Amino acid sequence: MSLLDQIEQPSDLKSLSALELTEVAKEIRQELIRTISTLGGHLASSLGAVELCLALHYVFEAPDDRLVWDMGYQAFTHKLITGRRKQFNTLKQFRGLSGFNNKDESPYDLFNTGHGGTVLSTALGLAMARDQAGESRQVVAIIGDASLGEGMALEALNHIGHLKPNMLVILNDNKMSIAKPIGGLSRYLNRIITNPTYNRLRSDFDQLMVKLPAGSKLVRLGHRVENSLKGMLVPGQVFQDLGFRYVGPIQGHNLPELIRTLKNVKRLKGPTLLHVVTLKGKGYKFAEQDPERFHKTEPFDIPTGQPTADASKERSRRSARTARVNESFTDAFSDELIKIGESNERVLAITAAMPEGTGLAAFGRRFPDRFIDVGMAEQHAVGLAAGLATGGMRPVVGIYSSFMQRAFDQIMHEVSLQKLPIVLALDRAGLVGEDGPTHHGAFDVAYLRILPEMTVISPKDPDEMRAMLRWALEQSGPVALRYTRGGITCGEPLGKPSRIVSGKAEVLKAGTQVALIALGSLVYPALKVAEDLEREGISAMVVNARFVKPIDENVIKQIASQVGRIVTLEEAQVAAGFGSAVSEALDRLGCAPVPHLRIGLPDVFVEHGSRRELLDLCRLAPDHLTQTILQWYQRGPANAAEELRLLTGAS
Ligand SMILES: Cc1ncc(C[n+]2csc(CCOP(=O)(O)OP(=O)(O)O)c2C)c(N)n1
Repeated sequence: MSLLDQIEQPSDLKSLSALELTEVAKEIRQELIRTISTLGGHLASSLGAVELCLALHYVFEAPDDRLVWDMGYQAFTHKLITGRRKQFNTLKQFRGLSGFNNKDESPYDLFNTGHGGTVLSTALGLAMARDQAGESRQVVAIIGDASLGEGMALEALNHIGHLKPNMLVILNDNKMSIAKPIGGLSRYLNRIITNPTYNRLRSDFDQLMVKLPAGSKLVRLGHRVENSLKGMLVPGQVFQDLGFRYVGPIQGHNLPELIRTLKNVKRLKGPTLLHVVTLKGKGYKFAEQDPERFHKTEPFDIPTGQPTADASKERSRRSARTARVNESFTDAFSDELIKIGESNERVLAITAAMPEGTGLAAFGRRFPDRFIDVGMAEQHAVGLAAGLATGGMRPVVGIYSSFMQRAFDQIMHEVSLQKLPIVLALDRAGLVGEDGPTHHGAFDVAYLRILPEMTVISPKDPDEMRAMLRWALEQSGPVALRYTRGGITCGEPLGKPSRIVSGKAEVLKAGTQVALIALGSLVYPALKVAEDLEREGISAMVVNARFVKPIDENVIKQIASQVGRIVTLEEAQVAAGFGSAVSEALDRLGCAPVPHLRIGLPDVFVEHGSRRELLDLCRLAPDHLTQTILQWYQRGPANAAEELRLLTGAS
């Protein structure tokens, strides 16, 4: 029986010696590598935080003490020692463990997490509630160096420094975001870590201190010297000035040092920031060498670090996509933007710490002067684009749909209100898959289409994505382009799209009894459904909506009068989505009541699982769609409850 086998909950750690804890750390690393090598997923960040998680649980008394993790995918050790080890091999699988913190999973998880930079605010709230209740529990927030640059985290730092509650902020500094970190803050942290004078003095000092008998007068004197030394060399001065007590930097893989320091800072009053230096990917050679690749990896072969045969097959399938067999939307976006950039020097790309994921890294390699990674700072990315556009540039801001939510006000205030020609490229719109509810791009249609001046479009396939991107960059106002992860999900690409015309949908198939108006990723499924309906004797028209806004009123009017039944299909929240836009248009146009079934994502936070499993779950795969539409068609107009039942498949 391994030591890890004996740990059901954090209290089981408390009786272990330092040597045994080090053994547990080793076993955890093996388990992390073994599991992620078969499932794929986030790895490098958790490998770097093994000792930190263990030391925190060793010193603090969770869940009474509040340990709050930012995002949570770096805290798999926390999952393993808080009673979830048996299910660890279900990580991020459908109906398995979440890839993040999840309060439905464990009383040790206080929030459902996934978006970066949130933890300082939520932890401050916990500290304030504790003080209101007169409780004595400890509050500890753990945040990464890149996430500390998020607007929300900086706002919280400011407020914590003002209120000065008793709380501990652990800055887990692995000198990496997903890619290389960006910005003055990151440079500053790096300077603290690498300051040779401070570090030499510090190391001499530490050696001296460990030789002194514990509790002696000399040790107390030593601590005073240490404090004045700090004052002289000012590591962490910025945090001190903000109102924190800064402690560190300390080595994050030395368990005894971590434990000793945590025990010490636990006693301090007021807000303390403990700067812990870790190595992303620690303990697995290939992840240490290439932490970006192992931030989130496909399944891999442990001895070589190479993708497994299946993952390699998936990769070549993906490069076949690039050869246009079934290209992904992201690849088409990336490739076309470079082509546009060749002939238009004003085009410039902005990413918020996701250069590879958004496909913009390739643009950056081709045009380094016209590529900006702002770090984890979505609000700033959009505000920056507004300045650039006003100065005559043509910015394209590539941000995942769910992270773009952070910048809603900037889209309203800095972009729409100013009528600026900015292209917002919302990747991963719709169901993202294994990352689950925090990452699904479910809400963008709703939050974008309500904004005056905003154009919202969605391509049915990668070829149309290319055409739409070109079109978007020719407009004089803001355009939001939303597209799903991967490529088309069924059928064969239709080839070169017809010309994009503002506010015009594309009729793909004529039909007389029902019109399927589909948005983006659901256009190909709608074509498949139409074939199925024809077999059932129902003549179905298929329309590729293209525009959520401005919506094609002519087509809607024509359908209302000539076809008389409408089904809208979208991979977005039905509430306030594209279907609602069609309903509003029907009202506005004064059309006689038309039976209208709105199909899309239901009014719930959709769980995690593969994209395919979730499309099935939400009844958005072609077979389900056909079933739903047939039922509705045969039974006549649905009321709201009936609509929800059809949508969710509830009986
Ligand atoms: C608001 C938001 N923007 C972007 C992301 C995507 N993302 C996930 S992890 C990550 C880098 C985090 O780096 P850091 O905070 O230093 O933590 P580490 O993984 O290095 O431990 C990014 C950009 C996110 N989860 N949330």
